[in-house]
Amino acid sequence: MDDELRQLAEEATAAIVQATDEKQLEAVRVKYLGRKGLLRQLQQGMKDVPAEDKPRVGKLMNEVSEQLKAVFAQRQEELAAGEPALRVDTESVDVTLPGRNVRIGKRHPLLAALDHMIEIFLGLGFSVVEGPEVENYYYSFEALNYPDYHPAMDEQATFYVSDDVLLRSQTSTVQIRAMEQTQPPVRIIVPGRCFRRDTVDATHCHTFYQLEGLLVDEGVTFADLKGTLEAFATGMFGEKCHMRFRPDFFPFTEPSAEIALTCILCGGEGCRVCSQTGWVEVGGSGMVDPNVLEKVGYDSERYTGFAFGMGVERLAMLMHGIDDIRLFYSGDMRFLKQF
Ligand code: 2NL
Repeated sequence: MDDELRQLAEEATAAIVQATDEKQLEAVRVKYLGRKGLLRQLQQGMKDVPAEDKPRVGKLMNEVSEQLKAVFAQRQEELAAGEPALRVDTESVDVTLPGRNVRIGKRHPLLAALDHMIEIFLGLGFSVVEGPEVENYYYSFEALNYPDYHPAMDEQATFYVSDDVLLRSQTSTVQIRAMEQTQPPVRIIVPGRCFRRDTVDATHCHTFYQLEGLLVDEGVTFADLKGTLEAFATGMFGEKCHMRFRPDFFPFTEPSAEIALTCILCGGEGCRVCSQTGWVEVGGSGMVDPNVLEKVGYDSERYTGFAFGMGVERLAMLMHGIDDIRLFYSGDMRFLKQF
């Protein structure tokens, strides 16, 4: 009996200590200490122990029982707190490890290009004005001398919130609002997000950035427009960058001119980005139509003005040699990390 008890104590102790989770420990408890467990079976054998040995064997049995219960309780506590070796692994700090790199964000290439453009116009004496992206039909088209709901007007096919409310397709809307609020001289630029119902491809996106400019005063001429945009081209890309003006049409300017800049990627030799022409079209411009001036209450006999609009994506693509506008809106870190 003594040997059996000692062996049971040894086995049970080992099993308790080796239990690695609470479920295993409970199984061990049931096997050795449970109501039908091995210890209880030995206790039932007491009746066959000779009377003179009973006190000693009984005492030993109690000792084994108490000891196993104590070992069990200790293991239970250990498992609840987590394995000591595991806790050293997970809770200690290795102060000799090299520090983790902190990722520092930076400006998106599109907004960096826009900031660059704004800096140049600030230097030329323009001030920045901003306005709403959701606009009324009046400011989007009517005030800009568009024929009323003309079905041939691509720009009018944009995103409508209701019959009269839409997402602006150019930032001219803000310039109209600015003119309504002040008398000439006006010398402003309006950077901002615009929207068009365009099918997305390598050069078109339904959401894009534009920078428009407007200058109205007495005696403003087409030569002032050309000089201003040439100064911009030089400021943006250096002395080697030239500007090309070609006749164009906009409802809100007369005469109007398309603006193209020397392709700075190939120096005008011809490449992929400029479709082998040496020039990249970046926007449009012209003398503000007298109808537009009259609509905001300006005397078109006294005042003249010029205006222009440029695509920010176009300029950023030219700056960095990017051939797909969609990359700006991809959120792809492999692309963004290059700037
Ligand atoms: C383009 C062409 C242009 C304007 C925008 C303008 C604004 C007012 C009056 C007259 Cl309030 N004109 N803006 C003029 C000519 C062209 O943008 O291709 N933009 C990307």
